[in-house]
Amino acid sequence: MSFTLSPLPYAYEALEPHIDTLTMQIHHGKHHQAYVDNLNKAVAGTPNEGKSLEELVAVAGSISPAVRNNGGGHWNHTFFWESLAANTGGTPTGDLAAAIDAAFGNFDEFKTKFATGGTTRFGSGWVWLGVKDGALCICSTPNQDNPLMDVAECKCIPILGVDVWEHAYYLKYQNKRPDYLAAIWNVINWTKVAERFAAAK
Ligand code: MN3
Repeated sequence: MSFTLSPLPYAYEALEPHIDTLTMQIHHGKHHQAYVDNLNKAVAGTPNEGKSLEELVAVAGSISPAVRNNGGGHWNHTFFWESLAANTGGTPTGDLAAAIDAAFGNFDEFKTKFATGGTTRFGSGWVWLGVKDGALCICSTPNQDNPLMDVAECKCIPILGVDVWEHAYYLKYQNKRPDYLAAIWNVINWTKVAERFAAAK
């Protein structure tokens, strides 16, 4: 049983104008597809063939760079697509909003710290909101690592992840990663993030 690329949970144009259609088409159809294809190649004929994506990610650092990069790439992008939704324009509510206030002061402070986590990641990587010891934290990982990996610099249960690779924003925002990270708040699926928070804490 090999890994497959699931369709996006919305249309390629659904996140316009904040994330453009062509970026979504290339990001999902080419980049994410390549992680899936290369993960299948990396595990084919090895003892890791048949393991779940979650099992592979948990021990990614001890398998091979190909599994770490492509298994991470597949997991991270699947998580990212589900973290987004069309023009939500919303803010977190309920327990999640209270936890954000407790950890970061208020929602604007959280957004600033999250954006800093993303803009200060040198090169390519991800910025995450996660749960650690029952509280929220922000962390950033390089390349296609994530906070569930054995090799993660910061370990937590992620509830929101944002891709800060140039391929995620360059067509529309060019070198302006902060502008992309400012626009992303228009398309965060807070309902999904709140579900993950309830499950993680
Ligand atoms: Mn990407």
